[in-house]
Amino acid sequence: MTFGERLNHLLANFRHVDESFFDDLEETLIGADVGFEMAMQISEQLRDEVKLQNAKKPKDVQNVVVQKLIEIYDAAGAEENNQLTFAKEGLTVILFVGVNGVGKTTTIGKMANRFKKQGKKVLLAAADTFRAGAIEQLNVWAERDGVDIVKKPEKSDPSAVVFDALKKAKAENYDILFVDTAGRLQNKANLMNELAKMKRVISREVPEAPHEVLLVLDATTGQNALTQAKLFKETTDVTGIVLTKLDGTARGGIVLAIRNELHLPVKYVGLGEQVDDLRPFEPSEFIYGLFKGLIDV
Ligand SMILES: Nc1nc2c(ncn2[C@@H]2O[C@H](COP(=O)(O)OP(=O)(O)O)[C@@H](O)[C@H]2O)c(=O)[nH]1
Ligand SMILES: [Mg+2]
Repeated sequence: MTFGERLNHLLANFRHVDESFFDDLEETLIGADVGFEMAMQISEQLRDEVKLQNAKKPKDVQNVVVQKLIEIYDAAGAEENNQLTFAKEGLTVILFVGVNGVGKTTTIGKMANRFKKQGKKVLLAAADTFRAGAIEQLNVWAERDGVDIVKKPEKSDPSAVVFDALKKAKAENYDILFVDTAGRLQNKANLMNELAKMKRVISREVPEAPHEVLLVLDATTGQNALTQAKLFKETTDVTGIVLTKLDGTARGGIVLAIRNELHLPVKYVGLGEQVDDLRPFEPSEFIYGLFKGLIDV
């Protein structure tokens, strides 16, 4: 069931607005991945609001629930900038981070295609040097997109790949450099050191860069994605989220949890494995999509 369907089901079947209604609501919200904190916050505020508006009929309660969800979501994102940041002039550097398998390489492949179509000169850096397969995978995307790539043999220092890519990008006037990284989490200190080193190399070559550090999260992993995000937020200055595999989950509530608990803007969403399955994230469109069938907009 989708988030909207779950909510719809609950709202269509309750008899009284009592404690058990709020229990069910909390369970529904948690089950839809909005996160424990947000579920409690929503439930608290709803109790007050239902009293205040003297809402008793299912339709009234439903309206209050949806109103409140939208209000909380909007308020939590008031400061968010969900656009990608580009260099005012010259090279833009975008670093991709996230654990293995979330979709970093695929997202870079899709995004490179997108910006190339817009007339940008795009370069990829294969700085996930941990496995030969990872380098080859990015190479396949580069060929498919018709963009250039900088790579070195497996097990090379990722920062050395980044350094070479920056040199090339500056010398040959590229517009955008996308940096693919490995996301090994076995050792938090290692990961932190590796990312910090890459960032130092980048900032030395291009003072305002990286312009974005995009954390890629897999929507199908639910609360795990939030845990990963908290860890990466502690280790590096993440500037935004790419939420992948939204095509594979009905629990879109994760978007609410990300905003409410992490205060990081979702900038792009992945909706499949193909090159065109990447979209800029439209917060209001998404939230209304969640409540489709529940509200008339
Ligand atoms: N369904 C779906 N699959 C995706 C999406 N993004 C990535 N994938 C798949 O997830 C798997 C891991 O992706 P990959 O880019 O290699 O992850 P990485 O380890 O973070 O670089 C691949 O099989 C991708 O095709 C998405 O938005 N939707
Ligand atoms: Mg990869």
